[in-house]
Amino acid sequence: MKTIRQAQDLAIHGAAPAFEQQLHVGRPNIGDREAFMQYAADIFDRRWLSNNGPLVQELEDKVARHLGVKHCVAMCNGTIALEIAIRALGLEGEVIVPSYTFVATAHALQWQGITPVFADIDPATHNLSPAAVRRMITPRTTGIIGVHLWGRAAPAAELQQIADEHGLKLMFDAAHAFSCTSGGKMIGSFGACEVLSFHATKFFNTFEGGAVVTNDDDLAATMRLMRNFGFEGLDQVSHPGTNGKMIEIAAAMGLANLPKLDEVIAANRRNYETYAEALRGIPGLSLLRYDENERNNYQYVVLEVAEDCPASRDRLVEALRAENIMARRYFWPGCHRMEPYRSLFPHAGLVLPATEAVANRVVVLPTGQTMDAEMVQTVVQVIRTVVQHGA
Ligand code: T4K
Repeated sequence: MKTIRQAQDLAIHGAAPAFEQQLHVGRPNIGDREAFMQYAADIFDRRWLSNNGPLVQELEDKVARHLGVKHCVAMCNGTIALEIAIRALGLEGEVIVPSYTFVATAHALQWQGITPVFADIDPATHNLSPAAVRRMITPRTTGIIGVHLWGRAAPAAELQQIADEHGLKLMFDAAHAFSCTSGGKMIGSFGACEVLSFHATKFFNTFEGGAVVTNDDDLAATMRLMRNFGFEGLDQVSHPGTNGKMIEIAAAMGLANLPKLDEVIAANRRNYETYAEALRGIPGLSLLRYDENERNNYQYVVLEVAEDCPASRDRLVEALRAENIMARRYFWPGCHRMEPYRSLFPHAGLVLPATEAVANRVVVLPTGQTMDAEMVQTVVQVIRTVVQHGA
């Protein structure tokens, strides 16, 4: 692999650097290549490529066991998994969600004619504020979707209490939180169900993929029907459904990645600690912290740029990009400022002050298996230089 310096040399000499010479947030973690190739050969030999194949079943079984949950229903991606879970739970009318999340959380509702109602976050945790959720409940509210942003748990117990008090369904978007714990318990068993994303950019990937995990037998059975057009037998359709199936080659990638989870965590954690150490003392900057008492996947290195930092967040991002470091402003500007929500709720920002403040100050930095300490130091050197020069 080319180093960042080679990429910079290219930039200096005017040639646009190739994608693989840039440092990206979201470069996929790739587990055991040889195991993957063997799985692929087996798939060809079996000529069973999709439709609840043996590798999908094996992956479901292993994910459920890893998370200590009864059922894992694998899907083609996290967004379809969200849509199916929302539908299987019977949500309708209004559902309360954070605006500070990837837009798929809101779209999965809107796509089905359900109104996402945005509640504000706690600026310290970036997760839903239970008090804000209470303020957004109306007679049309049927549910709450908490998001475990950056893999750090949403306040599940408080949200469950609110849901119980008001007769609402509670589910979680756990797209970032695979293999993370909350109070020592694996995320996956909170609420009625939790939705995982196995997208290429995630801590654990199946190229594209996702799953819903739940301890509810009936809910799992309904979702299994829904992801396969509602087919119950060869010719019998007993339920409305869609095509949400995971394919065998995706499951193969998952099975090749699963045994390597701890290696990926170790690489992410090393990078995180190198960033934390190197960034120390640069004025106006702080790294979002992970609770050392929990298991974290450290997939996101979240830098917060304070208002009094000599360089603005956007100036930092611009400068990093000029050096081929593709930092991201996740999740700017907040779902409520994206269409169709911006037009539907033009004044939503008034009740989302923490969302707006956090969305305006976060930069996510590259990490993962493709980054090493030297690369992290280079990223921080760029940041330090920009902050020293201000603007
Ligand atoms: N809920 C939450 C909270 C989520 O964060 C997501 C997805 C979902 C639900 C929905 O789950 P899925 O339906 O996606 O399974 C990316 C991912 O596409 C998306 O999965 C993820 N969240 C989101 C946080 O990040 P973009 O629009 O930023 O993708 P893009 O194409 O800009 O790629 C991100 C970076 O990754 C780039 O710097 C390039 C790099 N990259 C990407 C791919 C695909 C690679 O280096 N190699 C690759 O193969 O959304």
